Amino acid sequence: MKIRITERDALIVVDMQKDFMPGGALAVPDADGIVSTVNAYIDHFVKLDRPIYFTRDWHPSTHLSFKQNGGIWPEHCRQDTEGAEFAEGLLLPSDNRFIISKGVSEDFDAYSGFQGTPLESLLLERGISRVFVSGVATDYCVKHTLLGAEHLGFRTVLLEDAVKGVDLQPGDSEKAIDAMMQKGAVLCTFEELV
Ligand code: VGL
Ligand code: ZN
Repeated sequence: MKIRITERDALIVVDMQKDFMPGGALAVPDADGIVSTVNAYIDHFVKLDRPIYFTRDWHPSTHLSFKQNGGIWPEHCRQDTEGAEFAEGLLLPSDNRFIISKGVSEDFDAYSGFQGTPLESLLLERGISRVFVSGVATDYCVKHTLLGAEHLGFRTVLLEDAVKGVDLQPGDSEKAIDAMMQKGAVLCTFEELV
C-alpha cells in the first residue's frame, strides 16, 4: 500500500538513546540496526517540512523503575548521563523538531510519550491528525506511545522497518504489533512512502 505524507502528518521517534542500543544499560538487541532506516524517515519528513517529535527516557537516579529503587529495570537513561544521549548517528534536525522528555520525576514512570508530557498539545497546535511511529522498544514505549495516540484520537502508522523490540518473552514484539493493529494502527515500510 502506498502512503502519502500530508500537512497533517508528523513523525515520532521513540527513545532512540544510547542506553537502549547494544552496549547500553538496557540494550534492545540489534537496535543499532534501525538507525539508518529511522534516519531515512527523518530525512523524508524534513524534506516535506513535517514536524518530528523525539521522545526520550529521562529518569532521575531515584526513579521508581530502577531495580535499586524497587522497580524491574536496570538503571538506564539517567538525566544528563551519556546513556541518555541520543543514539550514535541518529539525525537530529536543527529545526521543526521537538524533544519530549518522559519519566522525569522519581515516582512516575511513562512508557508512553504522551504521559506527563506536552506531546498531545504540541501535535494539536500544529494541526496534526496522524502520527508515524518509529524507535524502541516495540513491546514497551513504542506500543504505549502508539496506543496513547490512538486513544487520544490520532490516526497511527507503525513504521515496521524502523522499530525494534526487547522480547523479554519470545513473541512479545509480535503480540505488541497485533495489539497496535487491533486498535487501528496501519503498518508501513519505507518503500511504501510516496
Ligand atoms: C523503555 C523500559 C524502561 C522503552 C523505557 O523505551 O521501551 N523500556 N524504560
Ligand atoms: Zn525507562
